[in-house]
Amino acid sequence: MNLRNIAIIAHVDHGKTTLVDCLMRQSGTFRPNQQVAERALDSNDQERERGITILAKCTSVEWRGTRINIVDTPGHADFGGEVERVLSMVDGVLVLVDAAEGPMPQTKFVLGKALRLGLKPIVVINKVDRTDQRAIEVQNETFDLFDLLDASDAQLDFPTIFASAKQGWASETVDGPRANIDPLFDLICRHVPPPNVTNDGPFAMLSITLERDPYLGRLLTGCIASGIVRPNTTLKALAADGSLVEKARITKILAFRGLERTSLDEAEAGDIVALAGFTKATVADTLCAEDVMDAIPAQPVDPPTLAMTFSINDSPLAGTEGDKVTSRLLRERLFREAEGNVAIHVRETDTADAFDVAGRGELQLAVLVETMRREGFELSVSRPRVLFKTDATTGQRLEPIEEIIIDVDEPYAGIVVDKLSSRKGELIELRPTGHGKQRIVFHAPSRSLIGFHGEFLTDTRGTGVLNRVFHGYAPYKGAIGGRRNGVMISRESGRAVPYALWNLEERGPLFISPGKAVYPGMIIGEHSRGQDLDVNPLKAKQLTNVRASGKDDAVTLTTPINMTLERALAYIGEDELVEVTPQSVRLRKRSLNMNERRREAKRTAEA
Ligand SMILES: Nc1nc2c(ncn2[C@@H]2O[C@H](COP(=O)(O)OP(=O)(O)OP(=O)(O)O)[C@@H](O)[C@H]2O)c(=O)[nH]1
Ligand SMILES: [Mg+2]
Repeated sequence: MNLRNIAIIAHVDHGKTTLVDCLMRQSGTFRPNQQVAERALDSNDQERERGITILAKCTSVEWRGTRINIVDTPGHADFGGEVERVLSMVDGVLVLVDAAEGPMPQTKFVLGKALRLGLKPIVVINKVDRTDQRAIEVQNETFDLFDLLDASDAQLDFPTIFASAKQGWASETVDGPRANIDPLFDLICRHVPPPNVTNDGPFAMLSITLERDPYLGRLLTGCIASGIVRPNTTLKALAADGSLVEKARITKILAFRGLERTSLDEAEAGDIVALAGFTKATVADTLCAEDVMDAIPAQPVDPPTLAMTFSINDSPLAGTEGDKVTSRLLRERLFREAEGNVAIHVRETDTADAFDVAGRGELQLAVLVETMRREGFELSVSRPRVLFKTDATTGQRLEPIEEIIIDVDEPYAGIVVDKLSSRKGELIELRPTGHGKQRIVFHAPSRSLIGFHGEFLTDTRGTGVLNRVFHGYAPYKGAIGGRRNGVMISRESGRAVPYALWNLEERGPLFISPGKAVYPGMIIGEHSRGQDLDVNPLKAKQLTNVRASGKDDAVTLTTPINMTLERALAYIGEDELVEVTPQSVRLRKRSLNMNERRREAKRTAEA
């Protein structure tokens, strides 16, 4: 059968997964009355809740005798580690650009990678149904971006199509017919070359993604580079350096068909399939016939820029809410994650109870913590810290720098520029973009962005849009000051009492409500001053008259700040931890002992 392999790449939310819905629906992939959710490929819980794609996924549709394998990719910068490898499976990319927003940082990032791999691009200006669409302008901006990224002449000659993935149409001109998605299908079949592979020769395939299936075990997905494979064949796996990982009998070959997977009796070169049977082979290994000697080169993956320490929960409440609490389980889980997710690195530390977990950003690590708590884990997590590098020749300390692109209403531009400048950011560009908006571009240390997003939203009354993308390494820019206020720390253990909290509200906003379990060293609110304050959230009203006791419950409390996992991770300081259990997110001091903390504070003050 005719084959085409494409990936869809774009900035976050420009409509990739919605376009896949549309391609599946209009190619007749679904059964006539099959119930299909919107953004059907975003199938895991956190993807549905957050409305973003986290893992790249494969599917395929059949269009007039051609099978089109489609890879949907995540647009959020934190999950970019996936995209690079995935692109090595395809010959063409649909570059989606929102007809109102235009090319955005992640468009540049992923397009740059696709162009360097020599892929054939098709530009899809999406969301042309938007009332604020400016499709033609966006088309020109996209052309400029290709040029900026040193696209080859052939790549610069890219075809453009105008579409609304949501309404299900594509058209070669902005005001052309808006009937269906056929023009895009036609274009894919015409413009993207078939895979450049051969069925002759021994079987070889680079493994791109790893999943675990409860029945089949490891599933390794890739695009077959040469040869044919049938179930029960014995294959071997080679590591990137050509060394043998293992030999295994293939137990199952799965192809991606719409939202389902079907078992194949034979798979040919060029097809994207998942193989079961291996027990050790992993991402970036070459799966091949026994007479193949050389591994297929794998795409290098950008290094992680951020790390957190994950340790077992050792708070007084440990083990009361989760069932996975030991360091053995924690260790197993983290190393399993790192194996399938190449953008995450896990390292042992000098204690057996703690592990350094490095990744691409706060969101990526927060998603991992959230997944683990849903599996029943209890753990404590440190503040994210940036990973430095040392310049090999000068020995200088280098730190990761991000390009930050901000769109805000004009009145807020000043405060945003001030804040980022004080965080050692360098202003690159500041220009009006019409409709009273300003575009601000900064190059700033990744460090300065930890916890910045919340502040940014407050400063811009929730109207600002911030995007960031890894820019490169630069010499360390020195300390970034300006930490938040001190915190209120519980001195007692028990359950918080309304009257006590009511009294404490004068000192600053609280993170807990009455009835919540507290323990000595737990952080229950923010202090309005710079220093930490040890308080007693259990202190009830002195009863002068027994009848007055009802008063205690009658106090009216302000709603406490809801410390979600992500907010908590961005909030805590060096000497603090977030305690995560399936039911709770608590903030605590690393050292729960008040006297020890005071001695420590004195030592640092003297030093
Ligand atoms: N108006 C309009 N909205 C669209 C269109 N296509 C997608 N959307 C909306 O844009 C939002 C994001 O769509 P997704 O398909 O999740 O975008 P995505 O590119 O897959 O996002 P990530 O995977 O997180 O990068 C959803 O609310 C869609 O309904 C379109 O053609 N027109
Ligand atoms: Mg998506």
